[in-house]
Amino acid sequence: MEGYNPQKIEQKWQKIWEESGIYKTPDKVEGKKNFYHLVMFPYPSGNLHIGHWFNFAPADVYARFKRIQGFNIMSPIGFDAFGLPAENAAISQGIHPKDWTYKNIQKMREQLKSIGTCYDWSREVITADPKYYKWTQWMFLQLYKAGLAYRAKVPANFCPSCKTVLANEQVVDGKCERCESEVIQEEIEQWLFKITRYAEELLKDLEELDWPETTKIMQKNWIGRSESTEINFPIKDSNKKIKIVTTRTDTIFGATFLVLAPEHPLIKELKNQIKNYKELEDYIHKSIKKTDFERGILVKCKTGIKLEGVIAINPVNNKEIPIYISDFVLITYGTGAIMAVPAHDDRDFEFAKKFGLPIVNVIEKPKNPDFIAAYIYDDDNSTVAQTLRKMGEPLEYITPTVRTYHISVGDTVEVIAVLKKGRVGTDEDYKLIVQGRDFNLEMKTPSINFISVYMEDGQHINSGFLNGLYKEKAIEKMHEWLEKEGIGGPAVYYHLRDWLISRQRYWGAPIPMIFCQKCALRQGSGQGWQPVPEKDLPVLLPEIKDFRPTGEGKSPLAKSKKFVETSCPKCQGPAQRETDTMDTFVCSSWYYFRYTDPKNDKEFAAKEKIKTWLPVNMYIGGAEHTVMHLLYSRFFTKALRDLGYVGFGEPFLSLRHQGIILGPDGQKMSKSRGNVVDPDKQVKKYGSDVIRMYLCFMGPYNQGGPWNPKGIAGVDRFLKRVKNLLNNLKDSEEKNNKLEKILHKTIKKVTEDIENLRFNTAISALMILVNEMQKFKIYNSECIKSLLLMLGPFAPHITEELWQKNIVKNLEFSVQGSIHSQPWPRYDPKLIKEENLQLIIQINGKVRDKIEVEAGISEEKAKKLALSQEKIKQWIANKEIKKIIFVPGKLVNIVV
Ligand code: ANZ
Ligand code: ZN
Repeated sequence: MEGYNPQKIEQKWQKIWEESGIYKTPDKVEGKKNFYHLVMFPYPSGNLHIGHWFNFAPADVYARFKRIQGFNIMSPIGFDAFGLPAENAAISQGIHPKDWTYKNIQKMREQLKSIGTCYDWSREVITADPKYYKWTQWMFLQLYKAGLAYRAKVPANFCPSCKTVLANEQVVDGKCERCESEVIQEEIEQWLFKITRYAEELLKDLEELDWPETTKIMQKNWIGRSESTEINFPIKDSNKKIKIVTTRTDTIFGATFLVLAPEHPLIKELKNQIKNYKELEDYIHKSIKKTDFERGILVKCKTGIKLEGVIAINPVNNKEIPIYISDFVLITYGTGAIMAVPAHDDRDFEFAKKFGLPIVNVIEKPKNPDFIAAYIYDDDNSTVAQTLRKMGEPLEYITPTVRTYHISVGDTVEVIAVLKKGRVGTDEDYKLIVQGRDFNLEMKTPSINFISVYMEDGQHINSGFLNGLYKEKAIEKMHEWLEKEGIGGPAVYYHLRDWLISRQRYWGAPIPMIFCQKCALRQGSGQGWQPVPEKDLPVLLPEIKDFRPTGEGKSPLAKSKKFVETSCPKCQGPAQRETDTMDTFVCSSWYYFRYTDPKNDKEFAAKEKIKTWLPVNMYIGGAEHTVMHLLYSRFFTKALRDLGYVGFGEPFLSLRHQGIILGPDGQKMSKSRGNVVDPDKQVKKYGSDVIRMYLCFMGPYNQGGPWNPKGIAGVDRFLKRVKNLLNNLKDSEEKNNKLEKILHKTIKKVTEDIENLRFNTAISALMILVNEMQKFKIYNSECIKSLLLMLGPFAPHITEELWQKNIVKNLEFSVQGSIHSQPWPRYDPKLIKEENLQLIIQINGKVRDKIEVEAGISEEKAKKLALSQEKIKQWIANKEIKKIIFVPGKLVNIVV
């Protein structure tokens, strides 16, 4: 089209759409079904990057598609507006976090509009708005009343030099982001949500969800259900017992010592019996400072100390075994105590080797193992790790970030080559690998480990009444025995921990609790905390000037006397407010409810509105939020259901993730690489229709790929061709059967492709259609109209312009209102049927001939036709036909 200026025209339509309110969603429209289309709301960082575009633009295509398919679609947007960056900006630039945030929101609003999105802006929510966080606080109170929010001492990252608690993202390589001193773990009292109460349900309900399989697996691994066994090991000359948890109770005859977590309460209880208590205390003190990660499975060098003067008894063989404490046993999992089976558990093996403890084999290893196993960290991107991952078969995750890979023993030569090249391992190690034997690779990089002990299944030996049995049967038998003896039995454990929601930060929703010393003393400890009465919500964030946390590890809110000093809701005496704010994941765990009723000041959302819109039909967003945000939202929904506020337990029925856009060089975009694509510049150059469409076209949506400047130019040319096509319009009457068929096939394909978020193949079908129209030089009204309608969701501005500008005025259809309010084109099933198809004729499964037949050919006719072909006659001459198989629409197979 001559003189098409995308800037001007796009803004013109954006303004008209906004003024006419065509994207405002009523709660109900006669004859239309509601469809809740949700995108993950952005953090107002102040600038939409291309990754945002890749989330929002194709998701908007889907929303527009559903809209003109005839749904009453709600596509809302808002801002996840609390969080640390605002506070950091405040500290470094001297701007108030609120001003910083709202300025960014304003900018991002404009950018989001520039994409041509069809959001209903009247439903916007901003989590930092007191009208919103009033209800975040209300949620806290409901959870508190239901026993789902509680206070406990929890280790936190603490910088001894800055004297502040740090968020995980402020800890870089174990050091404080600001001053680079070693971060330690300090126990402080904080608030937690009891998400573990829902562990089983969170796991079970995944099954019914239409979510990417990988996401479900990640959730599953995070919840980490273990079918375990609890066993009480008696302590010699004491009535005390040590309760351990194991998943391999079948190996109990090989348990040659016990290990307790340093924090284990029994240590204090046994103080009088323990001879080296002082030494233990030092060790305990040191381990408490380490993070779980530093104590974890991949730390090769195990440390620990023996409890002198205390001995345990292995109940299956009555053997006396020593007890150790070691920080590789975590107090947060199971019972914080384990039975160590060094022959069959690699951590126990490490430990036994170091402390010279007996190793008793209780499982016979197969003589020739088929594979070696490697544990590899997900975020290890070294060449060695990447190559080994490719060579091996990926198996289960043993921690949320470490995965097991089985590598065929036949590949050992290559494994060694890879290791050598990466300079990992020693000649000793390589020898063991060649022999397919157990080996124990001391790696420089701690992120890859090979199995050093036999951890698989096998026949039990040295195991008394378990001898000869395999794992499953042996576990069963042990369970019977333990229950009979009354010392243990099966138990289920989860890796999921309760959700720590306290943040010692300013820019978050204050936790609505008050501590009253008087009440605490009167009713016994634990009763001093009083919930803020609901009528007093919201607890407003006070205005303060210094946003740095206090030296005692408290939130900066503690500096505001006016905020802290209050009266007890129970006894009216003087009391203090909680000064921690909530994790921002709390704010984003319920925002999708608020969209249904964003201005309600009596409820977080009216029941009937929730019922009208939820659960969400389609949720689109980045895969980086697969674990926490989704798990927390599911937890909130289940809790609200149990409290009677909603009638369902899962918030998001369908979920899709977009892929990641890489720089033009195929690398992750980053400022330091200089390969960042700035969407604003691209929009300036091409207009947002082109960018939207390019993002949809660049590859499968769930994969993403490199940004390709040629690809954009291609999409730009395509849209220009569409415009010219319309300029050349002459005759509207002319029809062409072949083109008509192509059109109807295209409608079917585009409909199905967009429905499944296969935007790229939908666009390529539209490109083919345009080619065909040009080839036939026929542009009848039906063709043009359908083409524009199908292009509408991708390129909303240009199509609106063409539609309404009466470029098509000499066509048969009349133009009424916005193209985005028209119905989606329908295809005629009769027209898309293939009339002929190719029938393959096989003899004994081998292709011997191909013939053209009519599409719906009957079995009888197909067989007859096949046998009558000259070529076939030759092949079957003088042979007995045993059977003829017919696969409709495909082939005839003659068996002779
Ligand atoms: C004996 C044993 C023998 C084990 C064997 C494994 C292999 P999952 O599957 O992740 O639940 N364990 C239990 N509690 C622990 C804790 N607090 N800290 C560290 N390790 C702990 O893992 C269960 C296994 O992890 C348990 O089974 C226990 O070691 C260890 F050949 O017990 B096992
Ligand atoms: Zn009180």
